[in-house]
Amino acid sequence: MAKAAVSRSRNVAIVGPYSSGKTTLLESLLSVTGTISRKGSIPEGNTVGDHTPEARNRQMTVETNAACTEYGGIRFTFLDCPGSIELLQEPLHVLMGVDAAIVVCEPDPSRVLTVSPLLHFLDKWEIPHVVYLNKMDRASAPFAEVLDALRSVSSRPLVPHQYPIGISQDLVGFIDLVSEQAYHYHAGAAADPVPLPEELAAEEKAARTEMLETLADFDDHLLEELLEEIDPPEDEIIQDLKMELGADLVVPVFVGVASNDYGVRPLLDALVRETPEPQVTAERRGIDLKASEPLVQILKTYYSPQGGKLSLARLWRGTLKDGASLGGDRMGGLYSLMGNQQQALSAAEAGNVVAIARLENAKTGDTLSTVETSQSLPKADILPAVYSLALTAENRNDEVKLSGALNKLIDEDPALHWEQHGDTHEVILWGQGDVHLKIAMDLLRRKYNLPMATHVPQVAYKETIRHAKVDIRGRYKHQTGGHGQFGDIYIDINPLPRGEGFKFNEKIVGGVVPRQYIPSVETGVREFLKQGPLGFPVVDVSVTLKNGSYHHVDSSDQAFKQAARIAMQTGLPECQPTLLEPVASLSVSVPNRFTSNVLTLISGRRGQVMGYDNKHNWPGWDEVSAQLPVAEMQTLILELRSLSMGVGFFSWQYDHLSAVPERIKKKIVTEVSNSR
Ligand SMILES: Nc1nc2c(ncn2[C@@H]2O[C@H](COP(=O)(O)OP(=O)(O)OP(=O)(O)O)[C@@H](O)[C@H]2O)c(=O)[nH]1
Ligand SMILES: [Mg+2]
Repeated sequence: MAKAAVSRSRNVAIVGPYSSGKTTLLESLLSVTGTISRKGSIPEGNTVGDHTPEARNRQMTVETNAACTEYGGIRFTFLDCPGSIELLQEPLHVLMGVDAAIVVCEPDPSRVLTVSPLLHFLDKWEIPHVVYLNKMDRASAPFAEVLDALRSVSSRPLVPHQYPIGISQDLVGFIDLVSEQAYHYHAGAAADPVPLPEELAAEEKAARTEMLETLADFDDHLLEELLEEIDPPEDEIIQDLKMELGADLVVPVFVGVASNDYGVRPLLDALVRETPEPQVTAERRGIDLKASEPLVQILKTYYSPQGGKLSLARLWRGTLKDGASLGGDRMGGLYSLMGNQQQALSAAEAGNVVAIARLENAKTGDTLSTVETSQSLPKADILPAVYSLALTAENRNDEVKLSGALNKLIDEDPALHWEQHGDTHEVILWGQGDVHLKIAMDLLRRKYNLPMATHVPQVAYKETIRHAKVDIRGRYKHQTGGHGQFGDIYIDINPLPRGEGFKFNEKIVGGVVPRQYIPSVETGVREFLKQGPLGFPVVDVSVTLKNGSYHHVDSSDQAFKQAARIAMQTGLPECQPTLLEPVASLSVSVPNRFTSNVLTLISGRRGQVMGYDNKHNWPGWDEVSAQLPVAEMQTLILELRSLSMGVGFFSWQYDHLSAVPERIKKKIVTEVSNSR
């Protein structure tokens, strides 16, 4: 069995907006480093990454692909993450365990905004990252314009590391701005050094000066050299790049065409030279490297019905031997991953990212050790759920298996969560959007043999009353064969203030309703309130039992329960029943150029805007607070994304019940009575 390389390893996440070419870049990285002999492509569906049917069928990454390779004496573990905004949780967890990230973007100024949620997260956690501008064969604007657009969404200064030669289909190569050496690309081979094109000399100089001046902002020595017009030596520039990238002070920018392997070797060369060593990352995370007990953090959980649970983990400290116990679970195998292939390891060293089998209790984000530890490394927040569907098993007998399978799905993907709704009794799956939940449905079917039908969840409407009604009689008298049934009561029904629920009082004097039957009256009332005259649970009502009569042989609990039902059935419809709907309080975040569209969206959905302000720590973003009926929230995230280039998001919580406007009430009541 192999042992993972002890030192000189780097763990690099490949992240970026949807379809920017991340999985293609991973394939190219594995190909140019000789790890795979036959390079696959996304259209052909034969890449190392995206090997599951859910990914292949959609031609998109649906969960992180891990793959290892060696280059320049460094063992790289690349973690290729999904780009879809609905699958954003996945990269966030993975990024917490890497030494650096490659942010893969398309060179299209009109779309750079799509990268901003990721950049925000990277800078919040000070995770070193470079930008790889992919698809330069299809650039829609000159390099300088793309850089300017990127600058507008990055809180860290960008440092051009390369300058492209040619644009779009005329792209032929690049200039390395550190060495000022020009190269021509060759598909399937390393780029050739060529003389620097004269016509680009001025642009190259400008870009290089920009790089050096930005680096000098964090290095006085370099600044002095620039002021004295001394050309700094290459070594010094590389040292600065390494130091400033490692501290997330600058963001170096590379160019390329991953599908042709263009710019991939130079990117690797820079990763070898300039990304921080694993121990530097560990120190940055505040990990005490003097201690020797292994410290592990789970970055991703995989689950397969045949293979069981597999936890992708970063070993921050110590040596981990196969068979050790972690967090109380004995591990059942230690592996390095290569897409869907696993290579068994006997041990792993600090700095490795490995897959560990059968850590049954470990959750993504958890910190574990072989000894008891109270240390808990920071983990990515769970994104608030914004979209839901109700599930019903296509085969009724499957319903019992559903909760176990859903819990495993959530283990794999913490951005999902499920509940059985207390009022509607529906099983509701919550997540980030329609695609996210459709993928979950595909997984339920394939992995757990649980085909599911989905529908829009019911809104948990309630009803209440506007007016009081007093002295309502409920009299139940029934004669069958032997002795009969008799119960007779008078009640008052009163509205209560919103949120008070239900209150039952009794004012019986002289034993006209014997003590032992009073609880049955209350039970009868409560049962009736489960479905009021409009068809929904009744709230904010008080019922007072005032008077009644009984029969010493025929009265019973059952008879008084019936009497209560009759009284409620008679009285409640006369109290002006009103339909109530749940209203959520919402906090919507968008780049401020979309704020006015958000205000229109909310008021168009019967919402009320409470105010808006700059979003704290998100330059250029606003946060809008609002109240919105839950009935209007179902597709809110889809519209919000479509008006904000996919980046807008919101968090919400249930706030209160509010009366449904008359014109909508009729429609809802008819719909519900038709469906029953
Ligand atoms: N023209 C061109 N097409 C590319 C390039 N790189 C990737 N593609 C194509 O872009 C599409 C998306 O590529 P992927 O590698 O799946 O992109 P991704 O970023 O992994 O996508 P997600 O993981 O789903 O976000 C595929 O059709 C690729 O063949 C490139 O450099 N140039
Ligand atoms: Mg991908």
